[in-house]
Amino acid sequence: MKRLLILALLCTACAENDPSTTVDEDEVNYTFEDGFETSGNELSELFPNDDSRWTNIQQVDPDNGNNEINLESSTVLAGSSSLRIYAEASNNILSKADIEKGGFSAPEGSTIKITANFYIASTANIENLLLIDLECCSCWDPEVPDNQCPGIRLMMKENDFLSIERGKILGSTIVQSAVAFPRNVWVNVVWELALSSDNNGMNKLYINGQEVISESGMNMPNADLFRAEFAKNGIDFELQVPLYYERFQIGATANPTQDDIELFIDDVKLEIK
Ligand SMILES: [Ca+2]
Repeated sequence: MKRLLILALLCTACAENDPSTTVDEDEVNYTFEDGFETSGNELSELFPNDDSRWTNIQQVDPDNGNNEINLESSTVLAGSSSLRIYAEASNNILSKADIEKGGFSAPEGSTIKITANFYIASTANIENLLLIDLECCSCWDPEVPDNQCPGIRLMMKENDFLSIERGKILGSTIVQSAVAFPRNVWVNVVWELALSSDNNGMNKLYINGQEVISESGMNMPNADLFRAEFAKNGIDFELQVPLYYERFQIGATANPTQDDIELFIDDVKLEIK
């Protein structure tokens, strides 16, 4: 579906461009930014039909719970509104509340940089809270049921050390202990990745401008690792090519904690080069 969409977008671009201009598929230069400003203070304005802003809402309420996603005007970094996320504690249902931007293509070899500002309005233990997921769904073998949309995530580890979690691509978590995530204040996060399915990848994380992670290593699914992992259960898994990340989610992409969490997000930017 997503690949069809991308193909459709490419074809639209072809039709509208000067016919003499050829599209270089290796050239990646994409920027998306959103400060959650609207004209009518309606959340739906963030999700226009042309997908020029956000493309989806993901909200999974815990049993008897009621998560919330809305525009906020009192806790704002810039402009007159931010995005408010309220994700209740998980019970037998994993609680989620986030928004998604899809429809881009960040292939292996490109650099993707996600900048976002978070305000976590809580002093509760938020270990294992997930703030950003970067994913490919088109890379999943269509003949193996339940597409897991593999990718990497920003996850809070113990003592508020934001970390790069790679479990969905069969990798270890890249942890740091340089900066504990401040609470009840705006925090600038920059996550920069030179994308690779092997050890040539580069993983960087900055908190309020301070580099807290700079470590080489894979940050995309690796065909050999997936093949070997599924082979343990007798499943023939073929990672699909071309390999590219195509969507990211931001918010409480999962709140596995025992506490309700309220957070705010403002001025999000995605750059692919
Ligand atoms: Ca704003």
